Amino acid sequence: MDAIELTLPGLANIHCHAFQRAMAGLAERQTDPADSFWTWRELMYRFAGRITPESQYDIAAQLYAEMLESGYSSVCEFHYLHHRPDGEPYGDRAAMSDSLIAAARDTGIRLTLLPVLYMTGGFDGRALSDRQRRFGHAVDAYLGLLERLRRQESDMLRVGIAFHSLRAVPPDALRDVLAAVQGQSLPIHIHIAEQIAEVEECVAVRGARPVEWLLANAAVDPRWTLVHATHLTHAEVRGIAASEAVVALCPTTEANLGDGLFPLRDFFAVGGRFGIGSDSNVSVSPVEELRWLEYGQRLLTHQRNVATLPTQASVGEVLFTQALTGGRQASGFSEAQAQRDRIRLDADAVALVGARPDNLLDRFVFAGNRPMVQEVEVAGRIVVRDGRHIGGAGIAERYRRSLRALLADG
Ligand code: NGQ
Ligand code: ZN
Repeated sequence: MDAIELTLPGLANIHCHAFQRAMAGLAERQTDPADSFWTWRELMYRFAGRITPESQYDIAAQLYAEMLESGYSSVCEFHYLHHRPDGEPYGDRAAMSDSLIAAARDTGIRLTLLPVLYMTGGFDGRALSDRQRRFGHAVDAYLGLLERLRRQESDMLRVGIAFHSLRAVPPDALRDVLAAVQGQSLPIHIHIAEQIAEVEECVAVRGARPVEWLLANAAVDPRWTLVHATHLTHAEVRGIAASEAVVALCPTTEANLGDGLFPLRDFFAVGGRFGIGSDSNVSVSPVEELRWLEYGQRLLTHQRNVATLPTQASVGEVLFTQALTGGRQASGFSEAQAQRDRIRLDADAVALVGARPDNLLDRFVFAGNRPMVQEVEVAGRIVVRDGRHIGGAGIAERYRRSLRALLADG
């Protein structure tokens, strides 16, 4: 049998908080019988309070190398650790942003940097808590940071904007920032409707559900990425699809945090667009995200082969190709740029024996956990060879040193 083409396009990872990689596996002990997203968030804040520009660099470099090894060729970094732990800006206000830019540059992954606007501790407009202070900006200072970062844009670096969530951004600030970027083509991301408590608070304070409120109060268009959008009514599902925004689905983190299941079947039925994200980075694998996206739907519907289209019966192919196009849209790289990113699967992988073009992606997504990615090329540069990142050993050594030090003073 002739060998088949084993080259695939690189996937975009459209939602990531790099620093959280270093606490993967460290929040899995019960602290309260009612442990939840909100108790996890306290642990995460405590951890976030110890991250410096240097340790963030070491964590992000290790993470980005792992992303490349797993077949992601670009990452959207939803970045909100802006200031010193006590909330004082660093002498260089972009110190934390620049550490992410350096980690992406040194590993060779494309980066969409999304500096996050974070202003309030809840829908009621309460002030940031002590642990949230390092996330905060006034609108002017935020726009200053944005301008400074946009000057660094290149073939490998896109800069967009992000609103942390409706909880963290008052309506007038949302409006002012959107007015400042009106008519510009840049990615706009926001966390939305991830937890029931957030939906309920939004209804209580703003008289509408989060997605309903956003669609009514902002001109949501293809520049937008709605992160999670887990809890939706059918009208909201239709509204998102009609806006042509992308939904960032992060199945492993959404499972880890007990968020809920996205109504994928309804969303597909109305032509909705999605991409995948590794979010808290408890897993760094597009295969695992895609597989769990489908498995969640099977568990929910008691059916099989849910993520299909009238023209495509292969679930692996539908998931991969949809995540590819949605991912490109959300990350803001051009088609021409994205086409220079390729992954090559291992011709000797036993899980691919006898693969055909019409089942290659099903086998890639659904046939186990042995890594099949052998080579990765980003913008013409080979960054993964024989399944390993070219700078992997040195990057891992720095990460080990940095993580040991972080854990020692925790
Ligand atoms: C974050 N992560 O910003 O890192 C959030 C938790 C929040 C996820 N939602 C904090 N997965 O939403 O307030
Ligand atoms: Zn997030």
